[in-house]
Amino acid sequence: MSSQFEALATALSNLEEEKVLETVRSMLNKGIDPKDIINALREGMDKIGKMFEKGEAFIADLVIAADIFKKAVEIIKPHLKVVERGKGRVVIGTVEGDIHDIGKNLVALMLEISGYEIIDLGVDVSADKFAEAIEKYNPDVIGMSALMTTTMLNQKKIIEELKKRGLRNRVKIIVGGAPTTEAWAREIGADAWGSDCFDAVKKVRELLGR
Ligand code: B1M
Repeated sequence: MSSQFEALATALSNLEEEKVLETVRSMLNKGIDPKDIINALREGMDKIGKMFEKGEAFIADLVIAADIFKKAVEIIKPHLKVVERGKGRVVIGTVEGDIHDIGKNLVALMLEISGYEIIDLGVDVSADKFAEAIEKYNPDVIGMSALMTTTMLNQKKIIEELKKRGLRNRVKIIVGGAPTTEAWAREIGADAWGSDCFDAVKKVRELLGR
């Protein structure tokens, strides 16, 4: 990562809200690609996550970092170009037991600006809610985010439940989130895995052929 992106990541992990937001504005004014800015912000979240693991940061710090991240994304949003509309419908949510939504929101945002209609079920979404959403919205794709090693297991549970209800083959399924991998996605019978919000768009495009 170049030094300006590293400085942004550090400002976020140091919870320097004004510095983060000012840096984001100034980078956008300089014409820096919003995708690179988003990646740097994610690095910042990873940094504070590691500090939390070592006992150097607390939950309250994670909450503040998440709040700064969300404000930064609001500044970036108008700079993201909407490509076209009507490419398909995606129902997305963070799985049951998990309330992390920053990554899921970014995936939803990138899909939206890439032309997909998004139905966001929010966080802590159960198999029941995903099943109801398939019946109600008839989506092309279901997206499941999980940020914890414990809750990624619910991605598997939800797919199994959709199979039981005869709904699995009505949709394509993409999973993602920090602890997940391509191998995990294959193991649980998902159709695709997204390493980040940009990869998620690429995979959905490949799944739908549009
Ligand atoms: Co929590 N948390 N947290 N947390 N938190 C992690 C995940 C953790 C790794 C921190 C750590 O210990 N190092 C750890 C999980 C450990 C594990 O796996 N077992 C953890 C923990 C333990 C917890 C609590 C249990 C803490 C506690 O209460 N004791 C608790 C859990 C509550 C719950 O969910 N039931 C908790 C709470 C919170 C906050 C509420 C304080 C806050 C979340 C705020 C929010 O989301 N609104 C928070 C935060 C901020 C984090 C870290 C620091 C940052 C997560 C984040 O937003 N990253 C995180 C550490 C880390 O991840 N390094 C951590 C930035 C985001 C852009 O990246 O979410 O990875 P990410 O999303 C990426 C990709 O993963 C991918 O694309 C995204 C964008 O490029 N992606 C997809 C994500 N979803 C996808 C879906 C797709 C495709 C790609 O297709 C559908």
